[in-house]
Amino acid sequence: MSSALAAMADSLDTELRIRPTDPRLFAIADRVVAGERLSPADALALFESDDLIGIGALADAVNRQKNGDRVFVCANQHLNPTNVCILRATCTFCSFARTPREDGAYTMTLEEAFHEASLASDTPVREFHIVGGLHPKLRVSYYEDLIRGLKERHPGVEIKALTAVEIAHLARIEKSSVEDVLIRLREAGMQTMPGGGAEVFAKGVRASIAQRKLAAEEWIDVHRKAHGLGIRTNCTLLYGHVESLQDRVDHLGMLRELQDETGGFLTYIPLAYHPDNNELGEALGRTGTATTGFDDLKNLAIGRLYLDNIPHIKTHWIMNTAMVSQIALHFGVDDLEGTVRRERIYHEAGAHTPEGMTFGEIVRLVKDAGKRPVERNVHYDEVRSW
Ligand code: V47
Repeated sequence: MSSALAAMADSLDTELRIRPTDPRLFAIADRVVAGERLSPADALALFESDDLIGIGALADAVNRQKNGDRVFVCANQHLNPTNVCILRATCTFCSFARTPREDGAYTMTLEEAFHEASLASDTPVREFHIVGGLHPKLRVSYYEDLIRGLKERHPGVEIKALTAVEIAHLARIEKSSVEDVLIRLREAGMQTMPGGGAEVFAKGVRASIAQRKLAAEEWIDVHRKAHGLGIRTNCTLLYGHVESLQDRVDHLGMLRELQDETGGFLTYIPLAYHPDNNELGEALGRTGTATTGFDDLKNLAIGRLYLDNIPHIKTHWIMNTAMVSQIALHFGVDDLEGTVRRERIYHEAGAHTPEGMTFGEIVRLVKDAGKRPVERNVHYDEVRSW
C-alpha cells in the first residue's frame, strides 16, 4: 500500500464509527477502509445484506472523507413544459405522459412557461430544472427560446435541462446530430443536464418497462458526448419495480465505467419507483405501495460506496420523503434536491410529499441533522454556507 493510501486508510478507519455485523461485509469493510474499489460481487453482497446500519456507516465514512459535514442545497424550480410523449404507450412505469388528445395533456406556450417560472420570484431561484415528454412537434428552437427567455427574465439563473432521451429525440426530429442539439442548447444557456431516462439498463427490464426508449448504450453515448463538449450531467437508476439486484449492480457498473472514461457526472440520484396511475403498478398489484425507507437508504448508501468516482450522491426528497432524506445525510448522501416548487412527475404517480419546500425548511432539515448546509450553483461551487 502506498503511504498516501495508508494515510487515507488510517483516517478512514478512525472515522468508521460502526463496523458491519454481517460477516459477508467484513472483507468489504476492509476494502472500503483501504480505499480499494469494490467489485460487482461486493456490490451484490451489499444489496443482499440486511445490515443497513453497517452499510450506512461505511457510506457515511466515505462521504465524510469526501465532503466533510457539507450538504449541498439549492434554490431551484422544476419546469415540465409538456407531458405529451410519443412513448406514452410503452413506458409502463410513467404516470406523467399523455397522448396529444388525452385528458390532461398539456403543452405550455413560451408565455405560459415564463409565467410558471415567474411564480418563484418571491424566493430567488438559482436553478431551473427542465424536463418533459417527447413531444412529436416541439423543435429545438422552442427549447432555445425557453432557455434564453428564462435567462433574460431571471438574470443569474442557471439551467439544467433535458434528459439524454429528450436530446436524442430532438436530434431525430431535427435530422441532425446529438452534438448539434447539445451545442445549440448550450449556446442558448443550458449548463448541465439532469440524469433522467436511464431507468434500468438491463435489456430484459428495459424491454418490459420502457420498450421504445433510447437503449442503454445510446443513453450512455449521449452523456459521453455531452461530457466531451464540457457539459456536466447527472445520472440515475429507477429502482423498486421488476429489476433484480444484479440488474442494479450492472447498471451502476455502466455508470462507473463512463465516469472513469469522462469524469463528467456530477451526482448520482437513485429514483424510487412510484406505482400509482401507471400500467406497471397495476400489473404488479402495487398501487399505493411505493418503495420502503430501508431500500431507499440502501440504494443511496450503495451508490456512495460503488460509485467511488462520482463526487455527489443526491436524495430526491420528493420521492424519498423529507424524513428519509434527512436520515440519508448520515448514509453517504451530501446532496439534497432543492426547493422544486411545483412537482408533477411523482405526484401523478402517487407521491404524498409536498410539491415543494421553502429554502428555509431545507436549511433547517440539514442543520437539524448536524450537518452544514452549503448553497451550490449548478457546478457545485459553494455560493454561501451557514
Ligand atoms: O427518468 C418517471 C422517473 C425521471 C416515475 O438530475 C419515475 O438532478 C418513479 O430524472 N416513479 C425523471 N420515478 C426525473 C429525474 C430527476 C429528478 C430530480 C432530479 C434530477 C437531477 C433528475 O423520473 C424519469 C424516470 O426515471 N420516473 N415515472 C414513477 N412512476
